[in-house]
Amino acid sequence: MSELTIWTYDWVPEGPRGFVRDLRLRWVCEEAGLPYVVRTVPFDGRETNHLAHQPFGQVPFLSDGELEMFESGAGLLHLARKSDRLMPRDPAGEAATVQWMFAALNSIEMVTVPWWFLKISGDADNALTGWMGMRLDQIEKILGGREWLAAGRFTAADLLMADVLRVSDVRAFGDRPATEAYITRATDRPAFRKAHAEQVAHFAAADQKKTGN
Ligand SMILES: N[C@@H](CCC(=O)N[C@@H](CS)C(=O)NCC(=O)O)C(=O)O
Repeated sequence: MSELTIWTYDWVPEGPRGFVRDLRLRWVCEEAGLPYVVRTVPFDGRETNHLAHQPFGQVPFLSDGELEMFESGAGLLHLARKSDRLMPRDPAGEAATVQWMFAALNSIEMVTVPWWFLKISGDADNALTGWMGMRLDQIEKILGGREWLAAGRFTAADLLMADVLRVSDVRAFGDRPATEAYITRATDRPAFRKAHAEQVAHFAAADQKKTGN
């Protein structure tokens, strides 16, 4: 089997630790039992120093033998397809899973990320608040009626949707019990806990290297 390498930064500030999107790829590998290694590119100078691998200077990107790809959603789809644990093999189950993966990125994260950027820029009552509330209410209604999004079981769609929804400010935006229970269900999974702990440890070790302790 070709070696899977998940690429992330060598260090990030404390705020994003536990939320850097390499976690999506670590999590899918843990769920599917795919062996992988994690390698790094420098955080400093990220705007220009690895554009050949990720044209926006971001992480994560993925190598799978000779194949290289960026965008966490694309990497997640690639890895999920290696096993039926995250990607159902039947056409209807696969279609529903892929549909909800795109919904997580294109209908939920495309609202939550700009809302969050405005919020941390100091615009507490920002212009995207109404849109954000509407999207989260819509997903709350869906999650009130089912345990998982597709195929009646945990799939790559839930991994991505839960990762989008668990961002602290998004999670704290209003009271949505079905969404909260869904995030808890997903993040209580041993594969998430391991992936999360290892990302946090990775950046903590980088602090120690920086300070020489
Ligand atoms: N759409 C991209 C977004 C990647 C992204 O925003 N990565 C963050 C870390 S989670 C990053 O590299 N931020 C640094 C920057 O944008 O300069 C994906 O899903 O891979």
